[in-house]
Amino acid sequence: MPEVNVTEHLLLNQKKSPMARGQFTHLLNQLILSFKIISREVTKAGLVDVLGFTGEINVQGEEVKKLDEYSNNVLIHRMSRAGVICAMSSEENEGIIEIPAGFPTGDYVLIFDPLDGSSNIEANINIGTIFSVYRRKTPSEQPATLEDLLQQGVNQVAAGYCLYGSSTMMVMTTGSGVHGFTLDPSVGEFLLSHPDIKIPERGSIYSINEGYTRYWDAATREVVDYFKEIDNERKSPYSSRYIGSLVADFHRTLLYGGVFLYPADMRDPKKPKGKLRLMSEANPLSFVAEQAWGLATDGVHRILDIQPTALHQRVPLIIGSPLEVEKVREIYRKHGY
Ligand code: P6P
Repeated sequence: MPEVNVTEHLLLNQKKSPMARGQFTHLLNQLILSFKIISREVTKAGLVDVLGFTGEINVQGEEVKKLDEYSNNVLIHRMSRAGVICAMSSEENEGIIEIPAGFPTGDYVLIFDPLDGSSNIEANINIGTIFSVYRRKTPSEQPATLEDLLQQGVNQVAAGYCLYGSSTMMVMTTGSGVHGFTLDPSVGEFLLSHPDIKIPERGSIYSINEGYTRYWDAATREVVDYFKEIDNERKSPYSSRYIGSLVADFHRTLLYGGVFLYPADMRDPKKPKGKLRLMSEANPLSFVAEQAWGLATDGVHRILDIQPTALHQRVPLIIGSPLEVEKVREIYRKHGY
């Protein structure tokens, strides 16, 4: 198959859509450059610790930044200069990230988790950047406001993630299906490797942190019991897989099928909605899941329909193959959700 990079794929497959216009393509190319820079550092991380490898961070005598802080800085620095964004939000920053005065702005809003799962880096477990793109809602000549950021996930114009692992792979959607691009370091390009990804209708894996069983309500406990049953609809127990890195657990679910759950739990009365964030994690991954013919819910509502009220609000997330997600919703309904 002739090599196709992201920009060519976008132009080839969405030539009719406004996505192929200059602004978005430029935004995407700046995002891709950020992923390449982050990938370079993430790949080196083990060496910095183990071999005392003096990468450019050490040589200049600068303190070796934590990788998620480094990744956050790369994205903010690069995307602020892209000239196509009016505001950003990062999981690492409390409030709205404005574009510095004097920098050109544009009509897009970018929300991201710069390096999800970064606590796993020492164990060489896959981690990733998750991103979500909206069009601004307020008039272009005014400064961007929270209204531009707090949009329902259904308004996303693009979303996806970059997975840093044995290879660096970007999976994304612009509303015309889901496509995977693998970084070929020898040419420094993300090349189309997984065209038109579709999640299996039914899988054989459920993914949840069972260490928290005592914090779950009866509905979630019944859901997990169902996946362990012999006489469930598969007539066989599901396999349990949990990496503890959202992008890795989601990517496996997308390719192999099944369901990932991070439910609400009673562990922390301050966080009754669980741990994952709506804007920087659940919404982008739900857009990808639905574009791959999967489903994503908080147990009751479609994730993409939830009207956000705060930048970092958390949400229970049940995401994956339609038959498994529907089964979870059926059990939650039975419990009166
Ligand atoms: P727990 C990583 O810290 C993360 O934010 C996600 O990547 C992952 O899915 C989740 O937390 C794991 O959380 O509570 O199971 O350790």
